[in-house]
Amino acid sequence: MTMSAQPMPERVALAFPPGFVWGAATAAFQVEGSTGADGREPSVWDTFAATPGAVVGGDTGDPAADHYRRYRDDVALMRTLGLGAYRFSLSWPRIRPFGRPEPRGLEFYDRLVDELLAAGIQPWATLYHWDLPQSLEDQGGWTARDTAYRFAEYAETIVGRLGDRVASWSTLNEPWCAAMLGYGSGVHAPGRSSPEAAVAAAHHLLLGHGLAMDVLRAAAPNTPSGITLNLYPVAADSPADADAARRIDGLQNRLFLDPVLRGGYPEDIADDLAPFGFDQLVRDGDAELIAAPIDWLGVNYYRGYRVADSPRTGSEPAGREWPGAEHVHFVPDPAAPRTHSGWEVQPGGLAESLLQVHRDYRPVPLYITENGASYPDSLTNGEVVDEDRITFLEAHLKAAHDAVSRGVDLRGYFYWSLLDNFEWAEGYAKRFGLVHVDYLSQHRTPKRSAQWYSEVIARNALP
Ligand code: IFM
Repeated sequence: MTMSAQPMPERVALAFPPGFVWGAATAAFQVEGSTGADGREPSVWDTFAATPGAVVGGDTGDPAADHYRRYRDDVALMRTLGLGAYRFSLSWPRIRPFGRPEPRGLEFYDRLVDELLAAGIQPWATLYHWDLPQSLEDQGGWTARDTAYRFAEYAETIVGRLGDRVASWSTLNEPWCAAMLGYGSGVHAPGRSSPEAAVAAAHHLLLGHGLAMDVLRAAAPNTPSGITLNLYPVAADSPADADAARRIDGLQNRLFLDPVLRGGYPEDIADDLAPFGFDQLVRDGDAELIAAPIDWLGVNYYRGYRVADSPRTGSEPAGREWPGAEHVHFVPDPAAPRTHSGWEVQPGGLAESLLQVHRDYRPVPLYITENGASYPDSLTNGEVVDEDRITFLEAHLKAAHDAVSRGVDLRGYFYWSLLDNFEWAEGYAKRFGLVHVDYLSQHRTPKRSAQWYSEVIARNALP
């Protein structure tokens, strides 16, 4: 008896909506290098990196990826990859060192933006990605309310110069990290460790966001503007751990989403933070400023959390970056694959985070402004074969597609990062790039993942 051949089910390519923005991201301090060039003032990260033991290997912001001098080649590389957009951050200490506008700093971004436009790549500019001028830190940094007003002044300097050409503005990148890692646990610059300082920084960063939104609206009314938050879906290890999940979700997600999208802090978290002076910080009118309408929300996604109220096998206690929740334990999933940073690979959490915003907040267009992974890449015979990163990317893009098919208004995806770079307290040891950087020669080698991503971009669909 002969079996009749069954027709193979056709593999349907997962297509993204027309006009979907495909990009890659970097941040000034992580890629630029040239920290002493053209009148730049040291930032808190220069000071922090110079502190023995603060950064792995004693690495500093030099040479990074030498992007300050090689930006033309980098833009050419982006063009080869077919990127539709480049998300970069502007360096406050280059643009307003010691509080004064520095034309040479501004000129760099002016040239970068023109180069991108000439290559047909949309410039997506972030005003603040953690490199606070040291002179402002010396006056209290983000614990001082005045820093929010200095931030608005800096925004005004930038938008006056670049407002006619930037495609999209973001005020802040991941204010949770700037506040909680910078002022709570101190594992990031400026390395302060106090819950009072952390909560003050969180509020003043958000206030700075609101004030900067007003500046952007006035000077670039037709350019879409928003803010970028790092969101993590949080699950309780058991029903009895619901309070731990409430606290961590509150500190990580709702403390930022609620004031921006709902016009006020979540009451439960404001109560939890009252012992650290949170209730004294918020003045009349702050809530309205912070809730200034945004055109889009950027979601940075790396992983989710499983938490418990008490220790579990292999769990780690929350550190000082979780004010009022230090008793909570983070519970690992021993079966989950991990990146070189030790982070569990949880693509499903990306869809969950996007759905959390979609369901629980007012409608707002979303962009995945960062998603990526470090792997111990090696350059062999002129090639980096990073199959693990391709697997990571494919799984996360499937999750993004899943969110779209469930109604999320997702409009773009930016891989973190375009280039290997300075991974903050981890120094240069962790490589997230689509493009390998040899830090000695500054030679660039697009990894296999870059080729894969470039094919996705060309098709606007997963293979
Ligand atoms: O490198 C960082 C980036 O600066 C902010 N988001 C997370 C990335 C990976 O840790």
